[in-house]
Formats: sequence, C-alpha cells, structure tokens
Amino acid sequence: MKMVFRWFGEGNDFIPLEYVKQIPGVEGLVWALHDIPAGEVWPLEKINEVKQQANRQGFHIDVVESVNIHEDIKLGLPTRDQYIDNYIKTIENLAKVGVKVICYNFMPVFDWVRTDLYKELEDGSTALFYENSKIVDIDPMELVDTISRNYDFTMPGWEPERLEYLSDLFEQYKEVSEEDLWNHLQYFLERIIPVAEKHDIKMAIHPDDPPFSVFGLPRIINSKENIQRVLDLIDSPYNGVTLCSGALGVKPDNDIAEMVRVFANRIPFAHIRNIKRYENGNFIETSHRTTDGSIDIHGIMKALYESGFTGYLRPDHGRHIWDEKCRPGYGLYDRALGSMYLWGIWDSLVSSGKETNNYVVNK
Ligand SMILES: [Mn+2]
Repeated sequence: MKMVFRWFGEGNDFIPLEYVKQIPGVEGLVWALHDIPAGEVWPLEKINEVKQQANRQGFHIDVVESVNIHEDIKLGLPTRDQYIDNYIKTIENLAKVGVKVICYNFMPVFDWVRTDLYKELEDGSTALFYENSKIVDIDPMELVDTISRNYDFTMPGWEPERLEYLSDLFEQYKEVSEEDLWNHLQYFLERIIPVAEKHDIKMAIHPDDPPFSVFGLPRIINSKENIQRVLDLIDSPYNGVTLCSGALGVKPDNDIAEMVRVFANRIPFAHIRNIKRYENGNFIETSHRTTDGSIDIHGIMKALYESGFTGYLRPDHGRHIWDEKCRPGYGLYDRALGSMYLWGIWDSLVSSGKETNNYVVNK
C-alpha cells in the first residue's frame, strides 16, 4: 500500500506541504491543475511546477485527481472528439513526469452533491451532510449557491465555468438516458485506454457520489454490477476503478470488502473514509473509525491486504475539528488521524500475516 494525500496546490490549499510531510507514512500527493477548465490541455510547464513543489518535500506526484471530463464527452456531442484529443494530450504530458494513475469520474454536471458542508456532529465537530428531502425540494441553482457561498477557493466539481451553463446543461441531459451515458463512456474509453496503456498510466473511474440519480440526472457508476460493466467495456488493467468506500457505502447493499476481493487487480487507487447512514437515506461523513460510522473500514482494509493490494490509497474526506479553517472535507487534522487509523489497521495485518507465515514455517 502506498499512502498518498490530496493537496489542492500552492495558493489553493490552506495546508502547507511542510505540514503534510509531518504525517507519518505519506509518500505522495494526489493533485490536479484546478485552474484549468475541463476540456483544455494541461500545459507541461504547469505540471512541472507542481512536480517541483512536491519533490522539494520528497513527495511523488504519481496520482492525479481528477482530469475532469468535458460535458460534451458525457453528452456525446459531435464536439466531443476535440475534447478527447485534448484529454489525450494531457495524458501524454502527465506521462512525461511519470504519473501512474489518473482518477476521473463520469458524473453529469456535478462531481459530488451534499446539502450541508458544515453539519454539526455530537462532539461539536462538523462534516459534510446529505439530506434527501432537501434535494427533492431544492432548485439546483440554490444548491450551487449553498456550495459556493462564502468560499474563496474553487470547489472541485463546482467550477464556475461549468455552472454558468447549468440550466442549459440540465436541458441537454434531459435527452440522455443511462444507456446513452454508458455508450458515451465506452466511446471515451475506446480512445483513451490504448493511450493510457502506451504510457503506462492507469485510468481509475471514481464511483458516483452519492451513488444514485440526483435532480433526475443519469448516474451509472454505483454498484458491483455496474463497476463490473465498466471494467468489461475494455478488458485491460489500464481500465480500472477508484475504490471509494464513502461514495459506494451510501448504498447499504454495496458490500465494499467483497468488491475489493472481486476487482482487486483493477483497483490502482483507493479512497477510504466512513459515513453514517440514517434510515431516511440521509448520511453524514464521520471519523474514519469503523465504530463511528456505518462502514466496516477494518473489513475493507483487510480485504485490500488479503488481495495483495500494492496500489495508492488516501484517507478521504474528514470532519472539521479543532477549529481548523479548511476546505470542506479536506482539513489537515482529521485526514491525518484517518491515515494513522488506516496505517494502524494495515500494520497489524502485516504483522499478523508474518506471524501466520512463521507459524507455517515452524510447523
Ligand atoms: Mn472518493
């Protein structure tokens, strides 16, 4: 397992890299050029700037999250080819600095949806919260206002240039069924995966968050069956999945440990976090600890360990604690606690594995 940590870039993240360096066991940054609009080529000079900043602190930049996909590709418009050409150029540029994994998603319009970014938990900390009834009643524009209000930095997935055309986008997606979206994903992958293979970069699709349709938009990456379907679209180790326990875990019937065992060799990257599900379908992000939420984090780590996982893994969203001023879900403190919890599980699995081996050997 290679522990990595998401960082939003110089001037776009509250957390200095010197601080990230002090979290035990973090070897690399999960990064992106957040100021480049979806569909444009990532310039090599800008990529190299990030590489230098990371290398100065001894971090690698093997994992990119995300290279966003232009809506025209998801909509299957004739203009998609030029955006796919640009995507290919970005992959080629990322290959030049040794990137190994590109996380991406295929969610129409919104990358992720929550109704409250600072919902208070019992201990006084706050966390991202999703309230079903609010989504039913709210106009998407109102939600955009909630998410971007009082906010100095761009929110990934909620970039202004995308939201400017929000009502147009909703109109256009009315014509797009789930099956259409599958076809558009296949069209994209058929062109991208051979390039990824050539450059030894693994594409890792992120599940939909939350894993069901919101505002009537089609959503397809949300279950074991559908992940299998993506992987079958092109049967290549370069066509993989980002195993996100928090996104998939919103659906109670998603057995994530089982998914790990089934898809093991197609998971180059994992996001591990916990959420608490309520009976009415609401959920809140909690600490990483298994007992604090609805997801068996220990069971997932065990499945990764037993599958021989050698990929990249990061603590996913955390709560906001100790009065930290931070990006919603991306504070330093709770993610650092999360990564140490994950290391604790992992180290104990490694060490009990050794004991088992010794036992067999001694016998
Ligand atoms: Mn995730």
